[in-house]
Amino acid sequence: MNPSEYLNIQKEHVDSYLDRYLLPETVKPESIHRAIRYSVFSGGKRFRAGLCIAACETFGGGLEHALPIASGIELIHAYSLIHDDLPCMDDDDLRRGKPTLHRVFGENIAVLAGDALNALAFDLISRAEDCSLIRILARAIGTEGMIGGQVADVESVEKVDLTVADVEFIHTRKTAALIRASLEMGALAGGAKDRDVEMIGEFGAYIGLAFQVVDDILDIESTDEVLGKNVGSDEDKDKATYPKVYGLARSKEIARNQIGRGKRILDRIERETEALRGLADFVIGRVY
Ligand code: GRG
Repeated sequence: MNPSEYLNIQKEHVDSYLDRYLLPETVKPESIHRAIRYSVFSGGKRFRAGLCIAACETFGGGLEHALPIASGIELIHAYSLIHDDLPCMDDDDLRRGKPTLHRVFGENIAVLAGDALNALAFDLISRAEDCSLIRILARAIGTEGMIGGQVADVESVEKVDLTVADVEFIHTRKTAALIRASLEMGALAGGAKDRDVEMIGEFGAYIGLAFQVVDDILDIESTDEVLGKNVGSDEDKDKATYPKVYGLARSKEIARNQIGRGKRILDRIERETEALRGLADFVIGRVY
């Protein structure tokens, strides 16, 4: 099975789980439940959920162990996208080919929908027996992780002497931290031993960085139609990206090298890692 087919299958599982979990739009206050569903079911790839499920299954866990966690991770991801698009952040109009949440529901509801998704995600993750999953997620999205990366990203815009280290700092936190945590949490839910969780986390750090480097490249080389968002916005906003500090050709090489390093970590795991390898290749091959 190719990685896109694999992701589409996992996406169906996750979407159906979330459809049952999230409150219907008819529940008061209707606006927040409509907004949450608008954001969650707007067509994401479910890459982080796919990683979580693949990691869980790699270590012998079943889909039923992975699904609440994979779904919770996608709620965190949805929350980060809503807040990232806000006028006080990137001020974007388009996401996944549709108007951004605040353009449809207003800024106040968008902020609250993001906050609600954060709370709901922890409700789902708390269904895992092992409470260390909650700690992994909280750290991955806090000031040492996603939020820390976002702060550095926002502040980098005014930086005149942006360095390679600055961009690496942003990317490893803003994007790679959640990707890494998705794998670690999936592995733990599948019953992996500490050493394997550590290795899967290292794999996640490599492919997570590559994911954001490819995101930077697509923002230059793709189109609005294919990407579902406004391309060229990084350059317009003078954002800290790999192509900005390394150029396009070297950025592509770096992304490929990261994937190669990640796969070499998988060689050391004494399990069938085909699904994880496929998802690593997906990072490089993806067009949106
Ligand atoms: C929610 C913890 C938290 C923090 C808010 C706004 C913010 C702070 C962080 C922004 C993080 C962010 C949006 C990083 C970009 C990551 C990225 C490459 C997103 C696109 O991911 P895809 O391609 O999207 O997987 P789809 O649409 O497929 O789900």
